[in-house]
Amino acid sequence: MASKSVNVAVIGAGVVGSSFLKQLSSVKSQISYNLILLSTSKKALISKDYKPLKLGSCETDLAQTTEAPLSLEKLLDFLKQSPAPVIFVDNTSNESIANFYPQLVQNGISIATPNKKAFSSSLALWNELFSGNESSGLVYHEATVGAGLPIIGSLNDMVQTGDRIQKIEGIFSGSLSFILNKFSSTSPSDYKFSDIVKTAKDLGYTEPDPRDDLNGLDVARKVTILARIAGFKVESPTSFPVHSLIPKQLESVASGAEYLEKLPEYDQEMEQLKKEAAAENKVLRFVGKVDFPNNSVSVGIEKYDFSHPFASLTGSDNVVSIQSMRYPSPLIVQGAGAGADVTAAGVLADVFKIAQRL
Ligand code: NHO
Repeated sequence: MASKSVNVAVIGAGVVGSSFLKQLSSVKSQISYNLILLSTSKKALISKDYKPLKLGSCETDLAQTTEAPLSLEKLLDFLKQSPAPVIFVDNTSNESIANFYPQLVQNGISIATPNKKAFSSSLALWNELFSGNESSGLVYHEATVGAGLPIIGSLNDMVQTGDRIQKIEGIFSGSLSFILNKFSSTSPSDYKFSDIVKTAKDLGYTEPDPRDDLNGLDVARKVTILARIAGFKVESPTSFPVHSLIPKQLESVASGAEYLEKLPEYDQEMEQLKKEAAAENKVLRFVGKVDFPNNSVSVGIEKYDFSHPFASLTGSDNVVSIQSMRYPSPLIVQGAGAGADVTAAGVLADVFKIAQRL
């Protein structure tokens, strides 16, 4: 018999949302997790009497329903009247929903999400979200950096127990990890940069338009989040240097397909960088850095010695190195940092943590 019940409202049933629902449906726990709402941008399943929806068939039921999604205001009213505490799970990348988090939290609704928008936009929104009082909802977002890897939780624990962060450095993009690991490795390789970008796209590692990965903005958002947790007041992900890997001339071409078609014309520049690094026994990696002693935050391509932990990274793994007062020899977290199942698992683990505190 479950000792406690929490109501769960899920927005977004795409790649991550669908995996999240599958994982939630097989949870065995002392706490009972009742799905009371499942919504996409087009339709919604809403349990108006707050009785649990059928988790096993919710995606099929959603496909068959004709009910329209609630506006954010109506959604808030519905959640506020829930007889049990509510966890709102945002599995979208929608900015309007992210901007609405403060209203949810101020009304006691907790949030678990892989959506980076609320945490990496303006510093004002961040402050609004994390300066609540005791009756505010809880906000957990482990999967916004490194999918399910324990990065945000570990960093929060370090900071809250009084450690002082010196430097955070990491490879935070699965797609850019794959591309650079293959292009520039400790053993000589003849792969062309443009061919590897195409392979990464074909394997589904990149966004539909690979420029959305190669412009570095996704990494800049992740670095903004980590920097803020560590106490660095980053105004926005565009307020520090971000080195895009897209040649200037291809930034404005109309489509991802045209970018891929023309990319071979620019292989020489990356080839030259790779050669220079190899001559120093180094590899190229696309990293995000927060450096407290130098008061700087940056994202871009860097060279690392063959013996450095970042040099031996394989596949699309993420890695982060956190150096602090208590960890002068850095704490390193490494592993799969992209993909639906690990991301959804990160969100579900946050749901469990919230439920235990409610
Ligand atoms: P989808 O598949 O596009 O699904 C989005 C869902 O949200 C759809 O059901 C859509 O109807 C719904 N939706 C959108 N706007 C809505 C609205 N206004 N109201 C209601 N519903 C709305 O997106 P994903 O892939 O499932 O992603 C969901 C969230 O997880 C995003 O915030 C994304 O950034 C985050 N995320 C996804 C992944 C992934 O594996 N797909 C990762 C991390 C975070 O680790 C993953 C990764 O690959 C990271 C990165 N690409 C890398 O490192 O290379």
